[in-house]
Amino acid sequence: MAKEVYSICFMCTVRCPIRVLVENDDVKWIEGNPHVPGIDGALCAKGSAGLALLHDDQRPQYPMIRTGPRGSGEWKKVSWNEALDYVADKLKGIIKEHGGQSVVFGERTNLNTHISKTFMKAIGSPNHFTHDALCKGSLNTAWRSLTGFTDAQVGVDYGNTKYIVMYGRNIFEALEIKPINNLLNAMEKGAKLIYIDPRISITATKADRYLMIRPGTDLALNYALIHTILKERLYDMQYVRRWVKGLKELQAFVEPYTPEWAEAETGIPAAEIVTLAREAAAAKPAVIFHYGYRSAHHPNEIHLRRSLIILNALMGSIEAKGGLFFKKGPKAAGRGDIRKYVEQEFPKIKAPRFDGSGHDQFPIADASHGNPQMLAHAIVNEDPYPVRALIANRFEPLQSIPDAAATRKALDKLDLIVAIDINFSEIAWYADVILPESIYLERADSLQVISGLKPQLYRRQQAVSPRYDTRPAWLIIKQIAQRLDLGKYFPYETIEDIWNFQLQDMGVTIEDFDAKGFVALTDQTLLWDREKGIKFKTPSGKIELVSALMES
Ligand SMILES: Nc1nc2c(c(=O)[nH]1)N[C@H]1C(S)=C(S)[C@@H](COP(=O)(O)OP(=O)(O)OC[C@H]3O[C@@H](n4cnc5c(=O)[nH]c(N)nc54)[C@H](O)[C@@H]3O)O[C@H]1N2
Ligand SMILES: Nc1nc2c(c(=O)[nH]1)N[C@H]1C(S)=C(S)[C@@H](COP(=O)(O)OP(=O)(O)OC[C@H]3O[C@@H](n4cnc5c(=O)[nH]c(N)nc54)[C@H](O)[C@@H]3O)O[C@H]1N2
Ligand code: SF4
Ligand SMILES: [Mo]
Repeated sequence: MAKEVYSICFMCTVRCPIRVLVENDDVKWIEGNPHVPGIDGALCAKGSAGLALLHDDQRPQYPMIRTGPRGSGEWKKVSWNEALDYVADKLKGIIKEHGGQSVVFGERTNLNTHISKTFMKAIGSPNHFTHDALCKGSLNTAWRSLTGFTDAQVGVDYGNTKYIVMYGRNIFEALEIKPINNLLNAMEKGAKLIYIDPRISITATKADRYLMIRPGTDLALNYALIHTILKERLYDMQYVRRWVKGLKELQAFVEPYTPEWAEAETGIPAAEIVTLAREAAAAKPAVIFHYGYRSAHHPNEIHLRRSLIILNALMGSIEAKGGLFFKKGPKAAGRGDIRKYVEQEFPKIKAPRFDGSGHDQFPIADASHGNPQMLAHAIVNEDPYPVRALIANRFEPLQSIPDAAATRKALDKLDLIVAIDINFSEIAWYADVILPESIYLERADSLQVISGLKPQLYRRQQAVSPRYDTRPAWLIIKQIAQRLDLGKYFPYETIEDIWNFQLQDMGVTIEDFDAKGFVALTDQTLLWDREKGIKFKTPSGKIELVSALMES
């Protein structure tokens, strides 16, 4: 008899809800969770290939310690006890000699990040960093500078939009199932998609209009759009009067940036630019100037992302049906927040971050994500202090950080490289120790909060037993901590302990996930009142075009 297991895909970082059919402790079939609106059973090709990953016999199957030079591929198979003891002993020596801050932990943000951050606080290191600055850090800063919210706290109402403009947001290839389904539904109802890219992508082929732009000149296009929108008074006057601060300064700033000027910069005819401004304005506020996803392409990204958000502000589409919205969490749904282990009391950490993020060097970068671009520099120059150990968990610094050769050379200087991975990635191959994680079908993880217009909770459940001698990262990290006498910060034995802890204040039990694999925290759509109720987190409580954060 096949058993149904509701879980969360992890063939890519998007994490779509899935239903897994299991027979005799083996996965027979994976599909999208049919109960989730917008997913409706759908899955992408990569998600279906989860079966192949499960049966892959070329992935790391047991803990390994390096025996030859770094990257030589010479390993010895060891027990978990040996591997964990080895890592803990090395860390003890490094921390004793150089302090907790000499250990850095790089990870792609994931469901157990609150546990990794707990580990770092417990050892006295400020140096947990994520992929964010490699992916969308400038977008994060742009949103904070204008509204006080990070990009992660903003959502896109694809399903109700009437007009959406995408700048290299190659959504039909860099997939996310639910947004795509919602967007396709909107397009069937008549929504227009305008796509701007130097390259004809699949998304371009699905667009109503495709504008081929010269690379790196989107900012010029946007200044001309803003110029036109202000000159022709195409903006949402009521909204702008109520919520936008600094319109005069903006107007003066964009004065020279005419469509004709932008045509010379971008290669897009001036008449097309004017048409775009007029068409978008006619659909307002159900219009989206998509602010992008990956935003680390060009040096002017921060200003480009700000200009995109400003276009939405002028359309009155921030906190509008069919536009953008601030994601509402459990609290907005009248619940308590999800609990995180990182909220415990830890000894105070005095050292600054290794990557300058949030202080003197990069004062406006988000210090809760850090700045991996500084990793090689910090190691090589011992600036601001020696960095001696790297733990890479679900993170591939040798491919994701620019100038891989420099990173590799810098890593040579480390006393310890640990990879917690499911593959022989480049960093795993270069590590001193591989601690193999069980893949997402073989493990359960911390619960997921999906904030949005209707906040929900999701659960990754274990579908089958691990094929090999692998463990979940939440257990691996605790077991290293125990060997450093820091076990008290990890008061759990099983995943159920973690779930129960997380749910303490939510008014939800684990059993509530059984029927559909997720829990809806409200059936209301939580949009704020556009007249009175938008809670911008800037000093003025408005969208600040002249940003106090940027000025500081
Ligand atoms: N299949 C798959 N899906 C994924 C991921 C994955 O690895 N694989 N990764 C996920 C992640 S982490 C992210 S960040 C997103 C990324 O999602 P996207 O940012 O949508 O994806 P990219 O494929 O990087 O597409 C960037 C597009 O920008 C265009 N481009 C380059 N320079 C310019 C320019 O100057 N102006 C304009 N207008 N366009 C330009 C490129 O030609 C390309 O088509 O995808 C997510 N989804
Ligand atoms: N040249 C170049 N650089 C880029 C980009 C680009 O397009 N081109 N894109 C940028 C962007 S948008 C991003 S988001 C970053 C992405 O950079 P990373 O966050 O480093 O992402 P991935 O390449 O997905 O690598 C993730 C690692 O996680 C491992 N992994 C996968 N699943 C699991 C799991 O369940 N458990 C564990 N423990 N490990 C797992 C994989 O084997 C891999 O080694 O790269 C950025 N850098
Ligand atoms: S986009 Fe595809 S691979 Fe990524 S989580 Fe969703 S189903 Fe899985
Ligand atoms: Mo990304």
